Amino acid sequence: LEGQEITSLLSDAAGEEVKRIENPEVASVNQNGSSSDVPTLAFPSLSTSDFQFNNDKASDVIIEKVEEYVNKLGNARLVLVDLTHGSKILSLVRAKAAQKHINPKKFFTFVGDITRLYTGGGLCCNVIANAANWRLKPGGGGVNAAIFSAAGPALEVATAERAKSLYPGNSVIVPLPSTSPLCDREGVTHVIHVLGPNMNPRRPNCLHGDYVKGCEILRKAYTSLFEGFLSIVR
Ligand code: AR6
Repeated sequence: LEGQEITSLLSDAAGEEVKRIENPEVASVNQNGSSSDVPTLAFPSLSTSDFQFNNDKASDVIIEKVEEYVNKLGNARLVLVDLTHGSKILSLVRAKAAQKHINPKKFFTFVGDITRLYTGGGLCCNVIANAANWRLKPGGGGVNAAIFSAAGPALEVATAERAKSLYPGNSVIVPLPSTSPLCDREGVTHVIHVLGPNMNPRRPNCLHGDYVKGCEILRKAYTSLFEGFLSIVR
């Protein structure tokens, strides 16, 4: 091997090791060598960043809905994703999932960019969820901007063919054209857009701190998301 190749092999090996330490679930799941055959939904925590929904309340809803769906998954699995190790929502959900003894092979948390789960983290996910806006349009920052930008214009076209807008608590499943880099590079076949409840007064449909309504809409949003995922993998 030329020096250059040896260096890149060494750095790949080191990178892989770092990924395993950051996300130990992947190492254990991939040991079976069949992770790409396991239908997987990767989803962000709906509403907890730009929409300013309380993290503790959101984590209760996530756990409640995961508990409800974890036994309906067959061989599929659910993965809650966020960008950093400092993620408050990931720590809360991880602690509550452990307390409730939720099967860690069926549900786990993962640190990474949802648009680079395979190439950046070695995690195969055929379906990813988007914390969308009501117009189902690119932009606005957060995970919505990242997904539309990584998927290319094909996602906007395919989305517009299925729906023009969303009400809070609802979702729409969009099959991703094979021309999209997200499909080609990351193995994503479907994007599910979900609109969560909004507590940010600078965004439409603000609930102004009404967490009774907010939690109800957040439950509805996760129900719609998980039902949508099941309809794809069944
Ligand atoms: N990969 C994984 N997780 C991410 C990524 C990413 N690339 N980017 C953000 N997150 P947010 P919301 C996490 O604000 O609160 C948009 O403007 C983030 O850390 O994307 O539902 C839309 O257009 C947080 O945990 O969604 C809507 O108008 C989670 O994703 C509005 O924001 C959700 O954060 C929706 O607000």
